[in-house]
Amino acid sequence: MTSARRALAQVVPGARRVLDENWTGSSTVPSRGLYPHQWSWDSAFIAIGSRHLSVRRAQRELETLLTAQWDDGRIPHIVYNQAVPPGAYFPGPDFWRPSTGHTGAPPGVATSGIVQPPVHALACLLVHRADPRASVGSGFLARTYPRLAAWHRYLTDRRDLGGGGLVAVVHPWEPGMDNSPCWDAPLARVDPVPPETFQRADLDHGAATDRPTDLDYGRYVRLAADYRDGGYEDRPGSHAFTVEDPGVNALLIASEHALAEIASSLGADPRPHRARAARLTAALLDRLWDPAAGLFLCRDVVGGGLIPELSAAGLLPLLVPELPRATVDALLRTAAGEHFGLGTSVRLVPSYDLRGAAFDPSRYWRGPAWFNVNWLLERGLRLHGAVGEADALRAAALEVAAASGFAEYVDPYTEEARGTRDFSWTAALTLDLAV
Ligand code: 9YW
Repeated sequence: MTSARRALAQVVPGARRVLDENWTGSSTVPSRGLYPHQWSWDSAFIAIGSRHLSVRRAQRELETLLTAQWDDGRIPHIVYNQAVPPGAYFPGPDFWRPSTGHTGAPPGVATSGIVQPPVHALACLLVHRADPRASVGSGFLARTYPRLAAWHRYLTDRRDLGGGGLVAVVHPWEPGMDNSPCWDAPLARVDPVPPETFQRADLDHGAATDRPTDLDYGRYVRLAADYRDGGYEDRPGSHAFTVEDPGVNALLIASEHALAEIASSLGADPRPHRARAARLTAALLDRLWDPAAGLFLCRDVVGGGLIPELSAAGLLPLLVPELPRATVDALLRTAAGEHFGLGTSVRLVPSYDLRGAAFDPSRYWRGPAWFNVNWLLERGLRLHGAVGEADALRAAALEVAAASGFAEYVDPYTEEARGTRDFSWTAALTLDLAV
């Protein structure tokens, strides 16, 4: 058997086992030990994979998350399982409650107050496509469409904090890449809370060398507490950390296109979604494209200007269908070049610049390769006709996922497992690539 066939034979049963073990009955935890609640973009990725096991379960995954949507349209980044002891994960549900005791979450549901990247409409569309009759017949699509539309409205109307037509994030947890070196400069302005004022739970499950530092956490806590104490208001100029991230915005554009397709399937008008996607695409090119780097960069809205750090988030606009051909070609060159080494020095794209001063092959979002990023890139490569590159990436992802025990992330050079194992989105997305 070739190694590719062996990987395929191992991935499907292995992924099924991970997803079954991490399923709680209404959603899937990212990992039993480290992340014992429901996470927003994890659930979107998980549903994309679990639709191959059970369409009903994938629908349930997404609907459990959408039921926790706040009255302003935001989808919180964590939905807490209230049966889990509060100290099992930091920050726990109490952390996010403002002095009034009320968040915008529906009664009886405990959530965080920040958001994660909007992959949900894309996930709903893919779950729908897995069994269109069941999805229309059960009302899945009709129930999810208005919630997804409200979510996108929240992002475009309330989070255009830079005023240039893009969505801004107000916490490094929001783009999902917590300790990316892109946040180092904007975070340096944030006064950390003292380490003795909070108790991390992540180090009970993960190696300290694979995780963010205490100083990072001190700043994360300060930003989240300030947002909470300000009543989760999204006023321009009121956040110490405000960044426009190309990954978040590219995912919103891809999801807005998905929403157009969902609208069409329901007999609704897709044109407002296409128009919004076109406006976002123009703003993305205008505000975040850096021709010299051949990459999209993050914009520091508070400090002003583009952040000169090269992150894999800058390659994710390959998911945007209407990207100009010259921009696509430049991104393909950057992906294969010395900074990301795809297909030359590494098989899976690293989260951060291989040549960057802050590169660390083990530490979380500062270098390791993550499977969600690689799945998104594989999709983007295919979308723009880079079939050979997409095929190679797919084969590598399958092989490394199986060999690493469905690791959370891997060293991009050695492909050794890092972080937690039996990680749900690694299982789900490699299952999606395998079938
Ligand atoms: C944490 C759950 C989440 C992901 C994020 C990832 C990590 C939480 O885990 O953040 O405690 O560090 O950075 O993208 O959604 O898998």
